Amino acid sequence: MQKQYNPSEIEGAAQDHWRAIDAYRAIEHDPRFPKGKFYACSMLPYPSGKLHMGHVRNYAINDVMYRYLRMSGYNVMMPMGWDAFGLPAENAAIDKGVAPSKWTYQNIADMKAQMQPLGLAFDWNRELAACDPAYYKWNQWFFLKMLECGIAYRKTQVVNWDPIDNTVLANEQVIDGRGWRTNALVEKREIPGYYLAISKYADQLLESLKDLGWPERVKIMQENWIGRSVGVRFAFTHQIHDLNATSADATSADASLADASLADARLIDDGRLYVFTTRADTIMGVTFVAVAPEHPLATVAAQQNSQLAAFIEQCKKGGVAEADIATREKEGRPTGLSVSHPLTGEALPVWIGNYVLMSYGDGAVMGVPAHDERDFAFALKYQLPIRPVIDVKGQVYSNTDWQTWYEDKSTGTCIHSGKYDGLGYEAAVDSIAADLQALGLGEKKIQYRLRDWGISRQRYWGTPIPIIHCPEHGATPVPYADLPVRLPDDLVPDGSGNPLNRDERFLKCQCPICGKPSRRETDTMDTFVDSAWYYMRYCSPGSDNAMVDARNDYWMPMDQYIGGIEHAVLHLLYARFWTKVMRDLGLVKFDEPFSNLFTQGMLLNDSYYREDADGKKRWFYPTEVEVRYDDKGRPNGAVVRSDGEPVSLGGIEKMSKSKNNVVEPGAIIAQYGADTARLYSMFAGPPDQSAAWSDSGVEGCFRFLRRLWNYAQALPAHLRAPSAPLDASKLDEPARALRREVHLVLKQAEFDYQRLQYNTVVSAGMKIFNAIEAGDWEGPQGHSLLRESFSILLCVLYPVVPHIGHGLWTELGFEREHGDILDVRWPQVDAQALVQSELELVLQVNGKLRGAVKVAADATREAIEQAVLGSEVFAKYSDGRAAKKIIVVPGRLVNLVF
Ligand code: ANZ
Repeated sequence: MQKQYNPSEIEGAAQDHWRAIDAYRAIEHDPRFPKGKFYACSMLPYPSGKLHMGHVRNYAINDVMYRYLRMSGYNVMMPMGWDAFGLPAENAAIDKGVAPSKWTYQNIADMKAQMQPLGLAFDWNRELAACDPAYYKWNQWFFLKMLECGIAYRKTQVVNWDPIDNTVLANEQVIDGRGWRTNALVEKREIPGYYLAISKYADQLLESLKDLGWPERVKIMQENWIGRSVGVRFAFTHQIHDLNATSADATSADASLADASLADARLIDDGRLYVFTTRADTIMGVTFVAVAPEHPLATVAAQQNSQLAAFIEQCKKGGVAEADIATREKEGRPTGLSVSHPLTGEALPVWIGNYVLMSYGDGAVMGVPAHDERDFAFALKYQLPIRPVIDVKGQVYSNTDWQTWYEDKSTGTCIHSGKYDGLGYEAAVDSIAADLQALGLGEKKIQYRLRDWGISRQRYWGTPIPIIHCPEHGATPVPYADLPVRLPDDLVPDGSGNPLNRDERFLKCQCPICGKPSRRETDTMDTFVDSAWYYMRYCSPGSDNAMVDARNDYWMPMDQYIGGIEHAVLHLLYARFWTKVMRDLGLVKFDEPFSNLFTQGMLLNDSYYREDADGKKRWFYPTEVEVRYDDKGRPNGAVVRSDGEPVSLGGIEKMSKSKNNVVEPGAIIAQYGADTARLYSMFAGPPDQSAAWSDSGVEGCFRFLRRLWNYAQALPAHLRAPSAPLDASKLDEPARALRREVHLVLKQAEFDYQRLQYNTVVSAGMKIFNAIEAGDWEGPQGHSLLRESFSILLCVLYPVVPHIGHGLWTELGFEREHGDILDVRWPQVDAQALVQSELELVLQVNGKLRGAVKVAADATREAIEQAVLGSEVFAKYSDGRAAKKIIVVPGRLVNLVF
């Protein structure tokens, strides 16, 4: 009896088989795979508890790659784990009163259960969760190592404060002045914390980007983030004698652990006020100097002036992120202090400007209103002099496109600049830098925009920072032997700050130096620390005595990383930095963690909403909505099924919970099976581009698989059994044409697999199947040809739909012939099969298309002419005349001229 296509049965059987043979356990130096290792990994998911189709697409890409490469002879490793620390667990705790650890582990179990039916080739032996002490112990260990070598340090600094999550944010986590998670307006606060000196690696991070197989736009985003500027750093001098008294001595403190808040005193040391400029050629146009509100000079000036102090206070609203500051309305106050111009000695007023960033350069700028847009706006507002010193094609500062002017440094020459008059940009900068250097006041400098990475978070659910605060010895590292510092996993945050601050069990400890009662640090690490190196830990599962072991040297660097473009800066930059520090500490031998990066596109779906009286949108699930069509079949509005009332179309949007347009993989799998879910998520479009969800598309994928299954079931018994080897020379013309088609498509599929274009791989499978369906399989060669074509078809489709692939492979007896499809070698394209024995040439009469002739592929000109003169077309159009001319375009057409 013919078996129905029953996905759950077929998929269950395939998965039982894979489980029984532990199919996906990756072993270092596995001799079965001649091509060596291939490490393919999807970005670590946050265990939210719910798998969505975006995950499915991401993991399906990874899985298709896994299966194709394994068939190609690679020892492929594909791990999975959990980004298990972080705020959502704490927020859920506040909402539901359940401990974050419980919530997290429950979610992990749920998500794993949702992943399981998809048949993904994960090596679960390598699974890790960032909240496992066996993992985060090594965050702490490495932090202490970084502290030893000065990469990690403690300082008090103005930071971005998220007032909703009550925590510090890194600059990277502030987007348009708002917290990346909460969207709350970020504030400035001055608090102590731990920093990692990523800025020391700025040049290397920039340099080694070049050789990476990453999307160009991700490289550009990183380049911009690192932000290399070549310019001049120099000092204005001042005589504010009482300043020296306030610049406390920070040099004697211990290098890494000293509270470095006062180290900025260097900025006003020796009566010097330093600035960084990329336009030293405009130095003669300086009419004021502006410092950041947090600049020590501003603090000093405010001590005697309450209005200034109030202004500085007001500037604290809003984040310290640059993009935010750039768009802010320019505001400032004069400090009443003045400095002298280093080259002319002219006295210049010092202002506090809200557009000056404390965290960039020296936190101060030379104000050149004639040539800088921000200085210009500032000078106009406060009526400061504007002095043009660059002649740009005869124009001065007004009515000018500032951006072009600023960027096009090559066109201008110095004017009103004394000895520098007539010099172009480079010559002027060189000459001015040399003069400043001769005075001992400055030099050329490369400045990076990249800031050190602040990793302290005032939150509970993260890796404890392994520091002990002793009343006598201050901040003291926890001894290595005492690691891990365990996070109590039974606390339930209630929204009133970090519960670690109230947990005496955790807090109480002894100073490792003097044994006196001390307190533990309660800040925890940014969760980007966890994701900075988890992919290496996958390579050394269970390694108790080392962060990573020799197995890491085998698998790393990763051959293919797969994830979302949203990680272009944060995670990917931190991971690269972390790797370089590991290299410098002798833990790894490579420079870069991810040789190739693939950023998958998003899944989109229709969205529908109704607006209530106060303009609030309520979103409906697409399944709740019925779309109406006009008589031409065009969509014409939509109604909610339950009440028949209209809803508005919100457009095709990224699947998101907030718009209720998420498709749950569980429902798709229950209805159609995992192979359909996988097939659709690959077929929907090129994996690197976004693709729209379509119910009818899913349905179509299911029907294709069912057709394939039914066709195989209906094959007569003798065709389901192994055949004699194919003798291609014995094939007749239609059979040869079919084989040619199959091998051509195979060749294309191979190419597409290699460039990760999995949507066209699916169409290749469909084409082969169509050819097979149209074929005639009589006779012994027919049998052999069907077997060859069908095995190629299954191999082409198997990486995408492994369950049905495995099922049919086994059932049609291919397994007995060639072994398990999991490890079957990718089918070879037979070059002979591609050779065309016959060609069809277009036949024209006096340039008009009249028909076609078939000739042997290697026919001579004479043979082609013979064929044409013997053709029906010739008989019909010649009227008994001889052709004046026969034009042959080889391989394409023949034109008869009468
Ligand atoms: C004078 C000048 C004249 C400037 C001119 C520009 C144009 P990039 O290229 O992004 O590195 N700057 C320096 N430190 C700053 C700070 N802490 N906050 C805000 N702005 C700062 O930009 C360097 C330029 O940004 C510097 O060159 C400085 O303004 C400003 F026609 O100096 B320039």
